[in-house]
Amino acid sequence: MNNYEYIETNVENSLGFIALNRPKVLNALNRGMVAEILDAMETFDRNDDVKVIILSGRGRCFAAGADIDEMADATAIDLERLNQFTDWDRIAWIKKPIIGAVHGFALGGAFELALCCDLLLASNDAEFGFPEVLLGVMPGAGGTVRLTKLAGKTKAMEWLFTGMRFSANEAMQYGILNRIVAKEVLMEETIRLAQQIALQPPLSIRFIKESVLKAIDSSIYEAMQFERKNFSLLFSSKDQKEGMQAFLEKRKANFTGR
Ligand code: DAK
Repeated sequence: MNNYEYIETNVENSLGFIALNRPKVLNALNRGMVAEILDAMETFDRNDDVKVIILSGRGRCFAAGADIDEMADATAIDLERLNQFTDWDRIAWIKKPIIGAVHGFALGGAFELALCCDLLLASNDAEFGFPEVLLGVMPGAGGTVRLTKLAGKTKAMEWLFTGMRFSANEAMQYGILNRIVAKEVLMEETIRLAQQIALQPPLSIRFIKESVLKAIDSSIYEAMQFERKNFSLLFSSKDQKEGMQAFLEKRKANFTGR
């Protein structure tokens, strides 16, 4: 499966792979690439054979941000008219877990894309940053929001004000990463984690993702109500009956996602 111009996709062992693929310009995210990423994610989300989505970059890095060539002459009206912000919002509606695997640079829009992932692994050469300020702009696809929620106000301000790049170690220290691994094993480790998730009952995974995202965005009370409803809802799934029956019968559960 690969009818895309700017990304490569494939499905293997229940995992849906999306690789950013404009290596000559360090995978700079042009509008076409963003549209393709969204299309691929939504296609994987509808495909029962895919349990987890993995996002990575070909060549030297994950990506060096939005395509500056394409943006340089844009006006405010162009940005609103093209409605790209809504495109980015669609990532938040993906129900399946998305794991990002970052090597080399994840800058600007690419860092925003990485922050949209549910889990994030990086190789020890990874460098993160929001250099938008150096270009006379600022993040516009959730960067100030998602970074602040994860790393806290103080560090977010420092990184956003200076545009400085920072290492995987620093990203790890501020809760941005799940793991740092050697570059040669980045995909292997990402796949290992994804496969562990892919073995679990898909409806549980889906409702856990929804509940965690809800918790980020609402009061404890509201989030707990949401969690409770999801918990109850799982009791109408075949996988709940199967999971508990399998435990009682001392056998391995066979989950079907129903
Ligand atoms: N855009 C276009 N081309 C890029 C690019 C980019 N972001 N980054 C690198 N390239 C190109 C370079 O121009 C160069 O092309 P040639 O000269 O070979 O033709 C090639 O990739 C290799 O790059 P370098 O020669 O510069 O490689 P170096 O190792 O020397 O430097 C670097 C690597 C990553 C430090 C450097 O390339 C760099 O600083 N790149 C720009 C990083 C940057 O400022 N990124 C943030 C862009 S602002 C939006 C949503 C999101 C955004 C905007 C709107 N909406 C929803 C509307 C996001 C904005 C941004 O990301």
